[in-house]
Amino acid sequence: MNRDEALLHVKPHLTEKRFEHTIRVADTALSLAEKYGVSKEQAELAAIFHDYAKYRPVAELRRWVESSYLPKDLLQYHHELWHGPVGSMLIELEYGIHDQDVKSAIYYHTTGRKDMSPLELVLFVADYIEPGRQFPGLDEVRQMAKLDLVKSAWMISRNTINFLMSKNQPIYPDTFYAYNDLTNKVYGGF
Ligand code: DGI
Ligand code: FE
Ligand code: FE
Repeated sequence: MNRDEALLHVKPHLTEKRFEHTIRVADTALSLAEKYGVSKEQAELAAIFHDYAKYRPVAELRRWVESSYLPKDLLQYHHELWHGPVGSMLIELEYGIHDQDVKSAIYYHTTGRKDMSPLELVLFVADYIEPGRQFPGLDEVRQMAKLDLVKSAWMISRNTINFLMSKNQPIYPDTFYAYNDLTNKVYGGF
């Protein structure tokens, strides 16, 4: 599926703002893919569909989790965490996208996980640093993304956990697994 076709498929499922975010994530993912030797086709496709399920009603997302292979522990966490896993499943069902690398980049784009693939890292970082976002600490991550993909993912994982803890939010295990694994990769084990 080419870029324009993919964008036509996702557009009706997103708000105007989210569609613009999606285009910026796709462009950011493309340039990270180019820089770090990841397939540009896979990076672009994963980016275009990464928030595909974001505006499904919560009750529908819940039904998809309940009735599929997705892990049921998701249901004990905020529904914001469901759109990645459900989206990765729906693009296969609805568009026949069977590429497991693309599916898993979408699956883990919100939380990360242990041992992320280069493609997963590209989407995880692109979603966070796309030029439409602005908050304290983001420019530091943008600079790092030009130098070291793993270290920039580590910063994102750390910032996300710090942010969630400051809001007294529960943290999904994969979010911690990503942080621990990236910390070991950046700073070495003990
Ligand atoms: O869909 P986007 O807004 O582009 O970005 P996203 O999918 O990365 O993140 C959606 C939200 O999920 C973001 O506000 C941070 C939050 N989040 C990430 N990890 C966790 C989390 N929320 C909880 N409760 N627990 C997590 O582990
Ligand atoms: Fe998302
Ligand atoms: Fe996003």
